[in-house]
Amino acid sequence: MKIFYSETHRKHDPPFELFDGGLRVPYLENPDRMDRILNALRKTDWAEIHQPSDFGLDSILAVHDAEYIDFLASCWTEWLDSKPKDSSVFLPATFALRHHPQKPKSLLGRGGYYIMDLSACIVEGTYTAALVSANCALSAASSVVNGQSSAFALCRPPGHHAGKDYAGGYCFINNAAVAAHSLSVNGKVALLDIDYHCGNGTQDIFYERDDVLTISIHADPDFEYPSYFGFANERGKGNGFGFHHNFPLPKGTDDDSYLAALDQALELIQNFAPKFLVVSAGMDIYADDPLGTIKVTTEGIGEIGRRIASLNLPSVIVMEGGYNNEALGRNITSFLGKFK
Ligand code: OKP
Ligand code: ZN
Repeated sequence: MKIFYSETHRKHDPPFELFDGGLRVPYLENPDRMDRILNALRKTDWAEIHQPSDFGLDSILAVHDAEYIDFLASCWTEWLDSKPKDSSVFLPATFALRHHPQKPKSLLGRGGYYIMDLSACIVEGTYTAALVSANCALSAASSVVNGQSSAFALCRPPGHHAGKDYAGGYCFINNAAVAAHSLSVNGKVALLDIDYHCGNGTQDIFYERDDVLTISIHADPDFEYPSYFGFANERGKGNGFGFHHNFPLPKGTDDDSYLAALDQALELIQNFAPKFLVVSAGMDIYADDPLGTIKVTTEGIGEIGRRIASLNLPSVIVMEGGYNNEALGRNITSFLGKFK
């Protein structure tokens, strides 16, 4: 299997994030995650690691707002120019409620407008790393269009919380959405998000489209981040009505109950009859994930992979979350090993 990966992600290494209650903790979405995955992949006899190609900004602007991307591009230099007391990270503390707010001129004002929480920390290399991460997803999509049955985009930073014009939850550019849109010029696409957290950004981007079916299986927003998206009654809008599905799950969901929800999602995908599949593959559904409450085992993750692969669709698998670094390598190989 072709795997697209670049060392550039190391440029994005924020010093800390803030948890609920103001708790300042080391950034959980860290470069070590990639090292754990690479070590495990290198021990297999099927993983071929490739550098991504550069597809340019147009592929990204096809799903993201241009002024939002401008903000990401200039945020860091503007932050240093503003001579902040702590210049280690750009992290605004006032956020826009999107009930028709006006877009302000100040840097921190724009930060609060374009960022939804205190985990999307921006440092010098964030924008560069996010662009290269999106190019890993585009490279995987291109190799599947060219006839590979599957490809893996080993993306960092992840993407599924990034909406058309906002960052959040460690995500800046929505890698899976960029890949799905690029595939959609060749036929219908289904995007299945199995990360523990709702893929709210992906939902936002495709909410009014009927050519990209989006499905997210995740912890119920009634108790879990991102809190305001991911409920079962969110079904799409306009032409897109009926083309988005959320499967909120309770705390403690085990392999069997997870697989029952997955089977429903796979049936929706089969009925949609897409030409391509994109999987937002977060490994934080794992039982011992520090952010998770869902209890899927490594074997369960393998069975999820087996059932998704049995759809027999050309598949682009995109890395999202997963924060038990010690278990990440075996969870990813257990999942990916089921694809050809
Ligand atoms: C990104 B992904 C903890 C707050 C956590 C952000 C979580 C982002 C998850 N109380 N905030 O979907 O794995
Ligand atoms: Zn997650």
